[in-house]
Amino acid sequence: GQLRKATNMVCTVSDDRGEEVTYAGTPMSTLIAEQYGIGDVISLLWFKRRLPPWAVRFIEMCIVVAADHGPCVSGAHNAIVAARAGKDVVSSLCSGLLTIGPRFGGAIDDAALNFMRGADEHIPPDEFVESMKRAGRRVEGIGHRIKSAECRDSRVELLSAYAHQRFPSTRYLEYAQQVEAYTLQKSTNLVLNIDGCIGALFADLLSGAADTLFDGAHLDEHERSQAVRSIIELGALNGLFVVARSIGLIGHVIDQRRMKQPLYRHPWDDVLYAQDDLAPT
Ligand code: Q5B
Repeated sequence: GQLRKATNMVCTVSDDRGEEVTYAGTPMSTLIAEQYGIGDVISLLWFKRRLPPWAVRFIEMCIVVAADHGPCVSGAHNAIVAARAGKDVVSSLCSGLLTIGPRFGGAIDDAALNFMRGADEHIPPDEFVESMKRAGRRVEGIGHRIKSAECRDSRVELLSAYAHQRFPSTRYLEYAQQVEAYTLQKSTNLVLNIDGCIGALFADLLSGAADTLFDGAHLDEHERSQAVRSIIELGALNGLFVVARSIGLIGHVIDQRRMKQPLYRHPWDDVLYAQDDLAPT
């Protein structure tokens, strides 16, 4: 009989062997005929299910609100400098993307996991914050350079308002807001930021869509939370920021190229040259 050759790779999200590619089993012609949007495509390729419309709309809103935040943020700055050094679109984009991390745009997964832990374990918000401080850690999803209690981040407000209307539950967002109420007593810029808001709400989304995601299995609260955590631990939520911000970064790169901007050189008067401080005494 025929021997089955051992495979070197396993793929469970798409299949290109037939007449048309399928995303998690859905053929391309269906995606087009039934007007699937980018939120549907993300839910199929990342979560292997078509999430309910309220969840798909939220994913699309995240992409819209996180697509850009001006030229001054780390990612855009890097992309602009690279473009002005004559680098191509892909290189300039990568230069910007590589700044996404724990301080900038890449705090979503940890924010989600931490807020889930705090809410599930009923940790009082002050204890949650203080225990992280004792561990020498910043609270992921809290704090912003230009946003504050007096200058709220409208992105956070828009996403929260939508979730209050459409999500089955917003318990993780509510916990994050309790944490924010405590951190704001310390400093006015320790607000719930875009990473923290997307993180908390995505934990609410995955919990609210558990029946779809986990094949209608009737999980108890603890099992559902574990299942949601296992998805977040794969890194999908930071991935959402990457997808969204790539749109803006490419915009900045094209913008610089269109204007034929020259090589960037940082001005001397904006650098404190402190070499003398290192001189042996
Ligand atoms: N402190 C975001 O810091 C920032 C604290 C804290 C406890 C905290 C900081 C932070 C956690 C990571 C996070 C996502 C680095 C941010 C984003 C996308 C963006 C960006 C844009 C876009 C800002 C001053 C004092 C110090 C600190 C204390 C600060 N944060 N304590 N928990 N979370 N957050 N990142 O203003 O006693 O003086 O030593 O790391 O969630 O990336 O638009 O810009 O769309 O592009 O530089 O919105 O909050 O303040 O570092 O000088 O700290 O506050 O320990 O205390 P800052 P620092 P002390 S959204």
